[in-house]
Amino acid sequence: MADILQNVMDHAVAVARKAGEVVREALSDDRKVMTKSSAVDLVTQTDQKVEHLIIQSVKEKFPQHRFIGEESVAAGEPSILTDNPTWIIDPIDGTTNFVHAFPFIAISIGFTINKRVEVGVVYSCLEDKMFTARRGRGAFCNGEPLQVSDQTDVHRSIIATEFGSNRDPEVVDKIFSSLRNILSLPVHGVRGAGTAAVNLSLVASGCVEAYYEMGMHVWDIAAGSLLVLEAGGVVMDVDGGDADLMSRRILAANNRSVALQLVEHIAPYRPDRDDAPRIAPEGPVRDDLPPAASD
Ligand code: LIP
Repeated sequence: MADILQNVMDHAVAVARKAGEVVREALSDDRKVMTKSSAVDLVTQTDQKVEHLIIQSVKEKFPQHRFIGEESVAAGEPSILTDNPTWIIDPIDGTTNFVHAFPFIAISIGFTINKRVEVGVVYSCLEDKMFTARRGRGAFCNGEPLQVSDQTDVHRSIIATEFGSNRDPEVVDKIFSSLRNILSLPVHGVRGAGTAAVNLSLVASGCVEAYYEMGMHVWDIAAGSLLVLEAGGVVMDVDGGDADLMSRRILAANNRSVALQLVEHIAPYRPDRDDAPRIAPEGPVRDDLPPAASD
């Protein structure tokens, strides 16, 4: 088992680095934008290309392994986590950032066995920071060990969160309600990098004390959640219950005390789970094609 996990880690790091090169090069090209679940849930051909590159490369080396990839799921592949060895891939976490050249973009690769994340790799490719974690073996950035912040008082903390891509008025109200409660505690600040994976790496690095979000997906958080745990932090549901990778809800913090102080102030809502039965998705809507010729 130990050797398999080391091979997985080595391969994940190598392919994430290669993916990062593709993303950096694509930043100088014209980026064609498509939409998925909403008008602000963006995807580009680079997301699809990078996911293909990662999956092909992993399939060659580990033909028995399974995948949950953001763009494969958008194209109709199932998103069911089983006990089998599974690679959970976000080819570009921070696609909106990528579209706007906002400088935080990550390749996120988690690897699970028995539904538990064993390896996590987050490559923040514009910063050239390679975050890695193996269960029980610590978390690292470019080889240097990571440690969460030792702050125990939420009032002296920075909290990271995101606005997501759901603009339903009830959801937006909940987001602002949480934000208002947390800002008024008060806390030192609220931040968001525009990528869940980078937010989690910031918790693991001790730069922010906590990150919470509802509505992101398993591929956004699988790898980063292991970084936080292995850097000494905690990961749970936004209501303080057990973390559930497929629930689309996460609260990650430097310690339980800070997490529980936040739980009281987060207005929770329950997005559809990643493993909920789905009507066949339509796939991304392309706005880069000329109108079809009528004959
Ligand atoms: C995004 C996240 C972001 C979150 C969005 C979305 P994508 O991932 O990382 O933090 O707020 O809902 O899931 O779509 O850029 O891979």
